[in-house]
Amino acid sequence: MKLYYAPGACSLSDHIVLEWIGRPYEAIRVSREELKSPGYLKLNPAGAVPVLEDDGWVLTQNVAILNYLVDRFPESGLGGDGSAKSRAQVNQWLSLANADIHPAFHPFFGSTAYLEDPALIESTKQAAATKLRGLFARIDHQLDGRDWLTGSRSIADAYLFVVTRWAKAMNVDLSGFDNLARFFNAMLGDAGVQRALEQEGLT
Ligand SMILES: N[C@@H](CCC(=O)N[C@@H](CS)C(=O)NCC(=O)O)C(=O)O
Repeated sequence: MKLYYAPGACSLSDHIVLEWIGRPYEAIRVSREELKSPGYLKLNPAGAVPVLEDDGWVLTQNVAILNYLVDRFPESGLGGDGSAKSRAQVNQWLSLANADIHPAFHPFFGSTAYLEDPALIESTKQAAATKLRGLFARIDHQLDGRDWLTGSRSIADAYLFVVTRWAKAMNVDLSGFDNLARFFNAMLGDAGVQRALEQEGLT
């Protein structure tokens, strides 16, 4: 299996999950320029990471990749307890991270640069920070009394770690979210997380 990644990008969630699974894989770093190269665009026309290649079979879209890894390696237990309800709960929190929290960062990543007015662009970042604080409040509430988003460690936790890392880097106000802080510190101490961070040159 090959994972195409960019350091610290959302592909870090797949990288962590591959480490948790513990089976052989190759991590291939893709630069900003390579993302838009004809060769890479053949793999993923969106010019984005992550991409997973398994025996020449190519899969894009993070949620699909993470769920594929769960099904390919069910013994990893990263998709809940095997029941439909438990899997749905994992995907509920994974979706919050991928489809709500992740896009809320877009102004920080330049999506509002077309406005060309620094003050206006800054105000879109402030609005994004406010929205993000509300989303992370929901996460903090869910983590009250829990080590993981659902009953056990799952693909959703790997994604949550990545977006929490971004929030810290962008100085989003996470003050008072003690459950989130506890989760983040536990993840930082996790051997698989450490190996993924190290391979991406992020330690
Ligand atoms: N919907 C896609 C989004 C992937 C995505 O946003 N990837 C970012 C990194 S976190 C990327 O590669 N951006 C580069 C670009 O779009 O130019 C997914 O969930 O896989």
